[in-house]
Amino acid sequence: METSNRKLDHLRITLLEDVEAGDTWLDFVKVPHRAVPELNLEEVVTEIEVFGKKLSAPLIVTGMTGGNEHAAKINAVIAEVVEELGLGMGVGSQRAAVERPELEWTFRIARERAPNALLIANLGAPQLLKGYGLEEIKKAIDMIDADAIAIHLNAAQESFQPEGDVDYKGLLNKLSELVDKVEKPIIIKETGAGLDYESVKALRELGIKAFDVSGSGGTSWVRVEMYRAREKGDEVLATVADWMSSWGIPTAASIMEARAAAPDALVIASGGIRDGLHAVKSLALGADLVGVALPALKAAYEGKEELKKFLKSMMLSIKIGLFLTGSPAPEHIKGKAIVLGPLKEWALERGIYEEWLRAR
Ligand code: FMN
Repeated sequence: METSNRKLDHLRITLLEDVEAGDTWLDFVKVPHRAVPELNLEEVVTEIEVFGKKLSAPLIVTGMTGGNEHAAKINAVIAEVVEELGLGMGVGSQRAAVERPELEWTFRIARERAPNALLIANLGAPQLLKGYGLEEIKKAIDMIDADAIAIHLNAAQESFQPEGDVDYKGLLNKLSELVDKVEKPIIIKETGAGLDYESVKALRELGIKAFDVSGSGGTSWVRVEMYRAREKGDEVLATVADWMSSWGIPTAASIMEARAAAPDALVIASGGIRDGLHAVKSLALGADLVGVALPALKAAYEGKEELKKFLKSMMLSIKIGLFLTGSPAPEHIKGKAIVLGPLKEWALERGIYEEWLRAR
C-alpha cells in the first residue's frame, strides 16, 4: 500500500509543482552549422535498432509510472503514442506489482497498447539490495513482455525520504551475480542525479552494456522529496532538500562521463531534455538515443494528441539537426566537431576528455 501511495504523491507533485532544478549544461554546447551539408533532408535516416527493436528515431519516453489507476491511464496514453510513432518507452518501478499481483494490469496495459514497441521494465537498486533477485526481475520482464530492464539508481532521492532505503552497500556484487543470468539486457539508469565515470566504468567491467545517464537539470527527485517533506511537516528534511535540489552531474557532463567510461555501451541521454535542440546536442556529445520523462508525462496528462505533437516535434528536430550537421544518420553526428565551452573544463578537470574524444 505504502509504495503505491508514494507513487501517487510523486505523480501529483511532479504534475503540479515546480520540480525541476539544476542545469543540464547543454546550453554550453554549440554544434557548428554545416552550410554545405551535401545531403538531401528527405534522405536523412533517423531509424536505429535498439535491443532488437527498430525505432523510427533515437528517442524514448523513460520509465515513470504504474501501480495505480491514474498511472495506468498515463501508461496507456504513452504506449499508444509510441506504438504509433515507432518509438519506445519505459514503465515506472514495478515493485508495487511484483509485491501485489492485482496491480500488474497497470503496467501490462503498456504492452497491450504497444504490442510492437520497445518496452523497458523497471526495478530499483534498493530492491535488489533487499533481496530481489532473478525471480523478481523475470516477473517484471514477463509482466510487460519487456525488451530490456532498467535498474534505477536513486541514492539522492532515498536520502531525502524519511522512509528511504539508504543502504547502497553491495550493489556491484549483487549485479555481478545477476548480469549474465538475466534473459534481457540490463540498463543501469540514474533518476536525475547523473551517472559518473567511476560508476559506469565499474558497471561496464561487470558486463553491463547500457546506461541511461538521467543527469541533473530536469526533474529533481530531491526537489520532489522537498515538497513531500514540507507536506509532512519535516522542516529539517525540507530545508536540506531545498538546499540540495540542484545536486547531481549536469546531463551534458554525464553523457561525456558515461561515453568515456563505456565506449562500446549504449548510452541514453536524459534528464532535462526539453526540446529538439537538447536532443541534437546530446547525440553530438556521444549519446545513442535520447530519453524524456517529465514533458512526456505532462503532455500525456493532456492527452494523446498533445503527447504526439511533442514527440513528433522532437523527432523532426533530430532529423533537421542531422541534416544541418551533414549527418546522414544518427551515428554520424557523434564524430562531428562541437564546441564545449565550460564543459571542456569539466572534462579536463575530471581527466576524461581524451577518453571521451576517442570514444565518441
Ligand atoms: N525513473 C525510474 O527509473 N523509475 C521510476 O519509477 C521513475 N518514476 C518517475 C516518476 C515520475 C512522475 C517522473 C517525472 C520521473 C520518474 N523517473 C523514474 C525518472 C525518469 O525516468 C527520468 O530519469 C527523470 O525524470 C529525468 O528526466 P526528465 O528531466 O525528462 O524528467
